[in-house]
Amino acid sequence: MEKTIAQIEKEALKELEAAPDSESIKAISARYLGRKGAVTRYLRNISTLSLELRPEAGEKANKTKKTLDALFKKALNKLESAHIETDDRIDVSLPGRAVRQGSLHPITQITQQICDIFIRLGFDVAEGPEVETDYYNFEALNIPKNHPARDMQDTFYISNNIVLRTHTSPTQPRIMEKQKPPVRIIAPGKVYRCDSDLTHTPMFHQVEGLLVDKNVSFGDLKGVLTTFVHQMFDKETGLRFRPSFFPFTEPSAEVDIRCVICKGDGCRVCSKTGWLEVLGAGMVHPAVFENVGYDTTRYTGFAFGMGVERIAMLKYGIDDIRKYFENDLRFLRQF
Ligand code: 2U9
Repeated sequence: MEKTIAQIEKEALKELEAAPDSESIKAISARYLGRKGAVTRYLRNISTLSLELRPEAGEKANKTKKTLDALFKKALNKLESAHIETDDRIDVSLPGRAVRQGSLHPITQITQQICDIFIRLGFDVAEGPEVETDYYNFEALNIPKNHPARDMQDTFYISNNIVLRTHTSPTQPRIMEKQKPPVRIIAPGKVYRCDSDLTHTPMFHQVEGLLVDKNVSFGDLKGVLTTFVHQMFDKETGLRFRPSFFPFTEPSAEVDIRCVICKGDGCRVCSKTGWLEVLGAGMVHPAVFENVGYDTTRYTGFAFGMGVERIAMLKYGIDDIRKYFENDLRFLRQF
């Protein structure tokens, strides 16, 4: 045999030391330990040695084989883990991916803006259940048994005398039963009606208000709602009160504001009238006070109600109410 096993091992180690990458280490391993590799050939040729030399030569060659095998594997492992750290598919110099900041739903934002205006005027926020009894949703509010609002077509019935509230009004008699005048409350929240088209969804949001005290007049109602409209829209916005009817108020009014789009000239949004209906209001009906045990000779009060989606549509110029509830982030991220 032309080279000693020690020489072969020395040469292999020298080559390994100079190997620049894993490919060359694999090639060196093949050249020494492969089927036709130098160490393999050496081992095969041991049979040509004299009998007394064979055991020592075999032992040394096997030791070299083990040593080289371990060293090649170790070198490959080292390169492999270094490769993961400097993997060119991961550019560690790129800026991190920031988590997008969420925001309040536009309806929540507008509800809060409405409530803030009334809170500044001295109103407290009151909340009540969305699943209501027939008594608080209709009876206490002077809505008679045969009233069309009670129809199965308009109201979601849970059972014979349990409904999904059709307005936030039941919150008010619940408070009045527990609290003597003066009362100044607003009731924001979700309400439910069997209705669905461009301007109606089966669930929508309302803010209602109630003020009860001695000597409360329709003039006070006009003053409070005018202040509200001026703060919510623009301090130049014109208002008009038209006679209307609600079972729980007498007299009752629909409140219009000058069209926020055309300023009164007439456009598609205001159906060429120059006015937009945004609120309902009136003086609390004496029958409602009697139901909660208030003395109608001492106290008067006013109440009003508005749909939050309607206010939000006018403020943001949105023409389809269903957009609020589709949960399309391209829509929601604009607010
Ligand atoms: C009590 C007494 C009276 C609340 C009122 C309206 C008029 C009204 C509508 C506006 C648009 C509902 O969302 S909407 O469809 N509301 O027109 N609401 S007066 O009157 C009350 C409430 C509670 C005890």
